[in-house]
Amino acid sequence: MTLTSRQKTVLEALQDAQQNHKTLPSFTDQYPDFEVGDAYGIQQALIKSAREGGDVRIGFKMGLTSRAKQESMGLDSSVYGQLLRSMVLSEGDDLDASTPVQPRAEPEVGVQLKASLEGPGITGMDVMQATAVLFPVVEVLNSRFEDYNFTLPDVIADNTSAYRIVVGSYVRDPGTVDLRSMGVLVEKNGRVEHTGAGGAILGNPLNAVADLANLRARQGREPLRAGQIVLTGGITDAVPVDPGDHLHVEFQNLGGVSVVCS
Ligand code: OOG
Ligand code: MG
Repeated sequence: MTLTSRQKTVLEALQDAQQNHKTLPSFTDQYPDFEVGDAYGIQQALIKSAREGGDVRIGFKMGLTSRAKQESMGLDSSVYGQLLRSMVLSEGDDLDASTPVQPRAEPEVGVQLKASLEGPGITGMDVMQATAVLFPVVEVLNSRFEDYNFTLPDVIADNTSAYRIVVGSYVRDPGTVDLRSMGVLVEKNGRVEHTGAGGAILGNPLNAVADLANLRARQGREPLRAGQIVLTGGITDAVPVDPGDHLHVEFQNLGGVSVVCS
């Protein structure tokens, strides 16, 4: 796909902000007709350039799938981004919270697929059957937009603020956890900052994977494949993290994830 000159300008500004740890004002202020479709084209180009540089795409992340997240960001539609191998940290690894300009962490359910999911018409039940394992994740965002002030096209072009994902060490069979009523506790430095339940994600986090498969089909993009992982979106609002912070997220029946920020 070839980019328009405006898409190229936005792409270069985002890459510069990412590499040089800067923030940007919303593009919609400069380009009032900047649309979601243009933005996914920019996101695709960002990922292509990362892959050409040797990175590997490992899956996708859904965003703005809970009311808590939509209200906090002032947006009313879900979005997706793409996950690269260089973003993945394991539990116990230090999270560098001093290089990114404005890191924030949020609790998510991760899914790894064992079969492809090709929309349209994919349901949560199809996702259940195509799921190899579920695992707990702390997603660490770092929006390239100042103070997380962005519109839908902005955040989509910015690969939905993706920075790092910290993957917990437990995995579970999809049939063994009731994701809807699964409680979640987010603690920072020993204090509970947020509480939530899996049902905050579209009634069940698996529905976010179905939405992704169907949206990809509407966009005419390739389907989800076996082996890919999908993050289903922040269950609670995100918490800002600073060097020295200790974060712990507990997912009922799905284990916990601890993150030490340096
Ligand atoms: C946009 C990304 C949203 C989620 O899980 O809702 C997201 C943002 O909040 O910066 O990852
Ligand atoms: Mg997220």
